[in-house]
Amino acid sequence: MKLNDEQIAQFATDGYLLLRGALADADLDPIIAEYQEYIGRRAGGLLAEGKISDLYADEPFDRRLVSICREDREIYKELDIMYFRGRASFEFLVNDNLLDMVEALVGPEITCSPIQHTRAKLPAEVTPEGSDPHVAPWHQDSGVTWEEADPHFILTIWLPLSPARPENGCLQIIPRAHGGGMRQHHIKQGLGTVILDDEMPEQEPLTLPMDKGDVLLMHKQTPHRSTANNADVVRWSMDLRYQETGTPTGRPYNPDFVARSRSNPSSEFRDYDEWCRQWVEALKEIKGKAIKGHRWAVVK
Ligand SMILES: O=C(O)CCC(=O)C(=O)O
Ligand SMILES: [Fe+2]
Repeated sequence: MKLNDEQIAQFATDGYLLLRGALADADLDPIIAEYQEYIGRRAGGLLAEGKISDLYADEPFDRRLVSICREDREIYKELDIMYFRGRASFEFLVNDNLLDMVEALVGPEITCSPIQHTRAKLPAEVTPEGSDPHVAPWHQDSGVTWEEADPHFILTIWLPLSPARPENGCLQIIPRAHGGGMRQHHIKQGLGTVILDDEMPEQEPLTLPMDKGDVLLMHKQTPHRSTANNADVVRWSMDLRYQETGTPTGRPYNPDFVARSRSNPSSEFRDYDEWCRQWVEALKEIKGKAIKGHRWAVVK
C-alpha cells in the first residue's frame, strides 16, 4: 500500500499512522500457516513424550498455544522470529505491500533492522513467572539500540496476526510526543527498558485495538507500551523496523539486510538460507556474552 501526502503529513505530526486493512489475508496467511504447522508438529512431539495430554488440533490459531502451554511451555520460547526462522516470515520482511508503506517514510533505500519480533503473547496466568518479554512497559524504540543509531530515523511497524484488544494486551501509545528527543529510560528487573512515570509526558495514552490486516507505523521516539494479556487467547503480532540503508541499526551484533533498493536492485537480499545462517551464527556468537542492547542504568 502506498501512502498519500496526507498520511505522510499525519505521521510527521502525530508520530504514528494507523492503517486499517492495509494488508490482505494473502500477505499474512502464509506466516500463520507456518506457525500452525510448527505448533502442530511440536505438539505431536510433546504428546509422544507424555508432556501434554492432547494435541488440541481443533482449536483456532489464537487458542491452541494457550491449551498446549497450560500443560507445557517449552514451545513459547521457540516462536520469536530469530529462533523460529520461517521462510514465510522471511519473505514477509520484503513483502512489497509492506515495503511500499515503508518507502513512503524511509525513502527508496531500505534496510531491514534485526530488531524484529513475532510475539505470541500468552495469557498472564500461563506465562513464566517473573517477566514476560511480550509485555512491554512504557518506552521509545530509540531506547533499545546502541547510541550509534540515535541520529537516524527508524520506523517501527506493528501488526497483529489475531485480534489485539485491551483485554489481551494491545498497544497503547502517546501521540504527538515524538518531537522531544530521547527520554530517560531505566532498566527495571522483571520489567525491561522503561520510562519511569515522572519522565512520561502528561498526556492520556491512546489505546489501539487492532485486527489482522491493520498496520501501525510508529516513529522511534513515540512512547508506547503493551499491557498483560488477561484474556484466554494468544495475542499474535509482529513488530519490524526499517531504516535508510547505510545507517546503523544500533544492533551491530545481529544481521540486517537490504530489503529494497531503487538505485541498485541487485543489492536486495533475498537469500532465505543465508538469512537463517546469519541468525544462527549471530545467536551462537553472542551466547553467554551478556552484550547490552541499551545504555541505561538499572533501578530497583
Ligand atoms: O508487542 C508488544 O506488546 C510490544 C511491542 C513493542 O514495544 C514494539 O513493537 O516496539
Ligand atoms: Fe517498542
